[in-house]
Amino acid sequence: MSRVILVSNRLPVTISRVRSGNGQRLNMSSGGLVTGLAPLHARGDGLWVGHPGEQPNEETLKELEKQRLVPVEVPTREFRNYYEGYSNSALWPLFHYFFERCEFDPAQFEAYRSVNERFADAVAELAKPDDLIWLHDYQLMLLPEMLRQRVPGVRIGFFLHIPFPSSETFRVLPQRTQILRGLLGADLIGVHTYEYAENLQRSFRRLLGIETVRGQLRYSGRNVRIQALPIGIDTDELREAAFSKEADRYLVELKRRIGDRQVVLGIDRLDYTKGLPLKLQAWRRLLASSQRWRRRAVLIQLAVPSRENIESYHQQKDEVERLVGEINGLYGSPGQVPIQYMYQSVSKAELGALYRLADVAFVSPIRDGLNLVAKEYVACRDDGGGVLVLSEFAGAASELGESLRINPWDIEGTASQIERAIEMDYGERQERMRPMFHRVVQNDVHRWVERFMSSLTEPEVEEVQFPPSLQSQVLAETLAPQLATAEKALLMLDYDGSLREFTERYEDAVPTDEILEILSALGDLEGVTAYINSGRDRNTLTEWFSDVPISLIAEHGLWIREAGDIEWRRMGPPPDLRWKEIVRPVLADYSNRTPGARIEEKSSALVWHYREADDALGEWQALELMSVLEDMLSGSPVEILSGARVIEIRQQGVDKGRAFEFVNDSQGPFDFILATGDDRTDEDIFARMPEGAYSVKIGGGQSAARAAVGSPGSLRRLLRSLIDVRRGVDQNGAKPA
Ligand code: GDG
Repeated sequence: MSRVILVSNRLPVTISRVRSGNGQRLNMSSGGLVTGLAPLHARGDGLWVGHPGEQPNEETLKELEKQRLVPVEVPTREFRNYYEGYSNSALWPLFHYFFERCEFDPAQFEAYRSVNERFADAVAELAKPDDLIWLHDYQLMLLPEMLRQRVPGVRIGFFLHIPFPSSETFRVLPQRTQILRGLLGADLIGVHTYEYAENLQRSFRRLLGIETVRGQLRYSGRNVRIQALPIGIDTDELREAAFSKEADRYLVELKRRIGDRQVVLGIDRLDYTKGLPLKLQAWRRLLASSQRWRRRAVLIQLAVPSRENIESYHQQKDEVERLVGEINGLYGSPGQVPIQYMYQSVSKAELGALYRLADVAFVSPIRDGLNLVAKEYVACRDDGGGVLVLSEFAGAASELGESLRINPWDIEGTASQIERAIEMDYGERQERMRPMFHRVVQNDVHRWVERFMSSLTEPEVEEVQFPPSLQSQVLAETLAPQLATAEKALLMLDYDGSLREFTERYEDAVPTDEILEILSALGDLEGVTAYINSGRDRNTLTEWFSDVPISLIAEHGLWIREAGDIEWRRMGPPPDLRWKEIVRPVLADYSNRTPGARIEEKSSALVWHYREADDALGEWQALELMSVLEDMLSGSPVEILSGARVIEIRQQGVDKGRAFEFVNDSQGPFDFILATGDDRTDEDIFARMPEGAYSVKIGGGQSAARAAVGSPGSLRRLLRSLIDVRRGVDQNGAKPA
């Protein structure tokens, strides 16, 4: 197995000073990332690179080396600007949708960039070509690209532990393109949920114009994958601590002190994203409305100190403590308060005892990448007791569907869910908890590491396809013998961008004499059926091609007209076109705002053309329009396609591929098939071609086609060669064996 180099902002140990003298001590840090990755680090011969917190002395350095931990040195001021600055005053609040707390200071970004460089230098110095490098979290988002430049061939994975916000939110970030390009240095980008993966892909599309196909994209000649891989917890280690003798002792003592009151438990880092003030307000609402729970329930809230050098964290602490005081003042009685609040961290055994004690876990972040506390509570409740109340804004909500969901902003609703949880009977508790328990145990942190690593090491499984680009002559030599011997051949030809070069104005792309000649010649060949399969409307195709003996398919497969016929026939049932009324004004609006853009109306589609618009503006508006339409039309029976400077919104189930199949089924079997095309709509044909058939993409880029040629000119040359070959056969009468 390859060596793994883990890289995170902080090393998994904390250096603390020994009280007497200058000595130092190393303690394992707590927190999700460390518990997740420590077993992976312990198992192999890999390294862990990160900031050590304190400057290590010589003895500590030796100890770090022994543990294969590599400290990255950063001057204090620079570290502050990178960590408390850009990481925690720009990225952290923005990615959690706290705009008002964001500070975008260019000097802090500069420090962020510079620290990422330092990490890149440190890792590059250690890395060997067959190492696997796994980078972690929002503090190091420029690092993938920096490392890729230094160690080009190495495998790089990146995992984001916090949410990736909607593209609307992300685009607020002044350094958004640098950050996105930074990430693209990785081979695999992991996030906790499908929603974050979708958000990230949409940002790539909108801000960089990079399309993703089934979670993959192509960048600088490499494939990059984006995957939802929610982190798990170390259930064995947690349960060992939670069910230890020490934890039993705590539990007995806690029970003695709490008596028969119902325990509602909150465990959060003291961070504004965790929503503590809203949680306390919901608790106050419950107490205000119910005399009963003032005496018979208690909220134990552990607030773990965090980022104490940042001002907004102080304010949060003040606000939380004021609310706790206020509520206890209002609803407490001698010897009994409705909130037991602690601002400290506790040992793992104490934590485990609290999970076992709690009748209800109250996890109510305003935004949270995942939230490990929710999973930890579930993992301690194989007794089937306990109720998890969980914010719908925690990534974990997508895995823990049997929890009682809350919207933490809805104080009334949250209070009533808490009451429902406290009152829930044992049967229902069990019914809800059991499946969650099994899910959490099965998908533990070891599984997570395995899944990430196997995705990182098997990137070729779903390789995005790029057909080999061939000279038309080479391709003609391959195809000629087969066409020459075919009894019955089918040619399915796209028009715009394939047979004919694009023109500035859409309507100017009339067929040239050369094209008409090629089509006439094709139509006259014995045993060859030739179609133009185009997205254009019937009228245009009728006008352009009535004089040549060729069959036509219009509007991506909606209409068909055989050579020699006058009437068009519709394929499939009449479409439901009500969506057009919604889409038309939106397209009109974007056309107004984009000089040069136009709308084309087809019987089953609307098309927004922006070939004539300014390059950059057109591209920008198109990306925005795509995402507006995707949101607006989700669930409608339509497809939105982006082609060569067009966006087409069309009836679902009508596509060029189906039209091809119709022809193949009704007129086949053919013993030679060739289809050609240049854009996304032609991929529908390529995807449905039977074995042995040929498909040729015109132009570069990703495609399911078997081969590619560079331009419409090359395609015309190819067709002329094929016509000559076939004509030769016709004239000679007998077909060569
Ligand atoms: C980030 C993302 C994502 C808490 N208090 C004590 C203690 N803890 C442990 C908990 C849990 C961890 O700290 C907290 O993890 P969370 O997931 O709840 O939150 P963040 O720290 O914000 O973590 C988050 C996570 O990364 C992993 O990807 O889930 O969304 O924000 O494990 O048990 N541990 C001990 N004493 C305490 O007092 N020993």
